Amino acid sequence: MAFETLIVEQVGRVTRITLNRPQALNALNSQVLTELIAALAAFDADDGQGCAVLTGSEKAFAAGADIKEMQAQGFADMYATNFFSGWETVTRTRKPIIAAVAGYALGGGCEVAMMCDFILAADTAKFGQPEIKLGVTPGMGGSQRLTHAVGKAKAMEMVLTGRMIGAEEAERAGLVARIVPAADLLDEAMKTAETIAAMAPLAVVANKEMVNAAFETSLAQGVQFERRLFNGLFGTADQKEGMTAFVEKRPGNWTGR
Ligand code: CO8
Repeated sequence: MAFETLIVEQVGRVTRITLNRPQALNALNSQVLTELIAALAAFDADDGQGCAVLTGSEKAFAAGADIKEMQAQGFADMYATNFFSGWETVTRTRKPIIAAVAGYALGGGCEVAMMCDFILAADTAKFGQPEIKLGVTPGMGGSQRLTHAVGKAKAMEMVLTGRMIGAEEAERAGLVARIVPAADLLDEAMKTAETIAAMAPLAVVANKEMVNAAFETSLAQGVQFERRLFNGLFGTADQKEGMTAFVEKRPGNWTGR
């Protein structure tokens, strides 16, 4: 598949997707959305791929939704097209996606990073929801996902003032999994993705679904959901293989079944 706004590469079982609109600091327009949906659908459908890394440039993961594309839109345009709803596709990808963030992750950029399963941040990363400065609000789930990630106090301050936070503050607040030196970000993200892609594929999907269930259910329902999936994995060949491999002191040889 040929893309104009993305670079998509397969490295072993890892798909690396690089946002590539350097002239606009990777601002997310409709073309980026269409291409990203196609790239993620191909990744999810490919049994040879186990984990994706979504990244940008050294200067910007993405500086937000494309303001120039939105500028002239009216309410009826936004409502009729359900503008931005397509971005939720990122969250429906069944296999894990790691966001590798260097530089600006602002507005929609921060929101897309938060739609990924976890964020690895370069020490140069800056996160923010500055939409209030444009007379609007986050529109791709940011007010909800940021609040889940960092709590009400910090989320409220960030959306009401548009203040950016750096990598260290983001890590302290629970927005990012880990900080790495900028020069090592891609290598570290790819290594982490390879680790995940080498696990039993069904267990990977099940673990992702379980953690995500914590955001949608009560504790009791979430624990029940976990138990059902955990028990279900005992019907897979890879559970037998994984436990036999442990007893025989060798690596598991997964079939994904
Ligand atoms: N959209 C379009 N173009 C952009 C964007 C953007 N979000 N961000 C940067 N660019 C463009 C600039 O216009 C500039 O282009 P040109 O050279 O043609 O003028 C180029 O990228 C380089 O940008 P700067 O010259 O501004 O670079 P600086 O290093 O001086 O500044 C910043 C970097 C601080 C990141 C600055 O570019 C900036 O503030 N960008 C905008 C950040 C922002 O406000 N993001 C939020 C956008 S809104 C959003 O994401 C969600 C909207 C939700 C709406 C809900 C509706 C349903």
